[in-house]
Amino acid sequence: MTLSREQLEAHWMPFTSNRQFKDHPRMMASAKGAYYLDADGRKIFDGLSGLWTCGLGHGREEITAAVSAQMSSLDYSPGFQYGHELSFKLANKVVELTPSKLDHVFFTDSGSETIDTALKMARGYWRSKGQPGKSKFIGRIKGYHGVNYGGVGVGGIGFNRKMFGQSVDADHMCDTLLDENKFSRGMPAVGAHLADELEQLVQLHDASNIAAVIVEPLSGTAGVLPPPVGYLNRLREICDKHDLLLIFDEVITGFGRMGSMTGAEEFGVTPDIMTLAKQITNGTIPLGAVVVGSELYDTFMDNGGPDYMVEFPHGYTYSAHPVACAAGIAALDVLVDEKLIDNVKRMSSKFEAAVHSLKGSPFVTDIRNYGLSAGISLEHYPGEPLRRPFEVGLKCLEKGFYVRWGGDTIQLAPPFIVDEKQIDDLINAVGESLHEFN
Ligand code: PXG
Ligand code: PLP
Repeated sequence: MTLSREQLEAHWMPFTSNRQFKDHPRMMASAKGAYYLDADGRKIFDGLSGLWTCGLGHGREEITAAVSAQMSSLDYSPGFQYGHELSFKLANKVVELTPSKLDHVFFTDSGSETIDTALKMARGYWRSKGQPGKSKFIGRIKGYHGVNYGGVGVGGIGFNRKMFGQSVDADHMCDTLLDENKFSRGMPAVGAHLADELEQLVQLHDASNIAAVIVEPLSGTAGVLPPPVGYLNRLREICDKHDLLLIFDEVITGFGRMGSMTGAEEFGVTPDIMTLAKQITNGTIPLGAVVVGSELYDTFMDNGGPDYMVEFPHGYTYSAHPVACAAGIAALDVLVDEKLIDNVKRMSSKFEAAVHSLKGSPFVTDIRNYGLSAGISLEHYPGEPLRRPFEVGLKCLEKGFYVRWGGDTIQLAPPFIVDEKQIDDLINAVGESLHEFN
């Protein structure tokens, strides 16, 4: 490697054990299809599609061409009070690909920004309707909604919150992990009743004080927790009954990973607000999107005052960046034209069988999966829940496989282009790594 230990210090890396990394750097140099080449020229299988971003595989010429052409024609365009065609084209595409009740798209630059945008929309909506008291949010234990202030407040992963304290006013439902569902394949059979906790929280706080409920249809970061059968439907019913907005954070589940275009479509429940990012550009250029229904959008328009006034005082310098929009259009075209979601569906059962073959391997305490995503929970070292997944991740890397470690789990999310052999090789690498502990 050409960089000295000292040079590595300048970059304070995100969600990284900086001290360990800088002593033992793991550097990627290039990527094509389902593989990276690392700085030593070793081929490494992309077992998490980047960070759940690159389902189409790396180095997609269609995206490269669109981005390059856009850089040459319009590299930046002011997003406030001016527009360019691509953002409207992309918005229409997103509307087409998301459930029919969601018709308007607000662009951001990341998943975290979509969450804070969605939370502000929810509060703004109720204020516009003359109900300013509806300001509290209900999230869920183990939920991940990015790292911005609102997202951390509604998020439910203790490690991500304890350093910062509470930000927005939020309460949390329990998570959906149940002992009787261990090693479930796909959606666990038991657990719809857990949604009734929302009813209790409504009794506690009163609906007049609650703006919205936010969940990931499938919790990704917490270790892949698919929703129990009937759970999301029950949440929808309770939200309707008490006039609460339901937000689906689909930053991971959006655009294919579940075997449908969205988690909402796959699980048959439509939220009032949906957040998307990651796969929208295949991870190439940062872009997020918040999709809402006409009633919400019209509420802002109808209460916006004279028509020269801004209806929603919110937006980012890079909202609807033309280069990001070009990447988004190209990436969604590839997803649709190559029918890659069909391959996700085809490979899902193979992937499910393969990952569950790890049941009985050393330290494996639970396995969960849906679509092309899986979480493997590992027995803790005494007092050190995070250590074994970290060690397994490094062992997999030695074998040429990139997998994600987080909490007490290993997470897998191969690209949509994956084939059966690659699935077997990935699972074998994880299995062998688990057997290597003394
Ligand atoms: N919501 C959800 C559901 C997410 O999964 C975010 C919001 C935040 O997106 P940004 O673009 O601000 O990072 C995410 C991101 C992992 C992992 O390994 C997951 C995420 C990011 C990085 C790693 O589980 N999720
Ligand atoms: N801070 C300052 C001083 C700014 O001027 C701006 C944007 O104009 C921001 C923060 C927000 O940056 P962004 O729009 O990229 O989120």
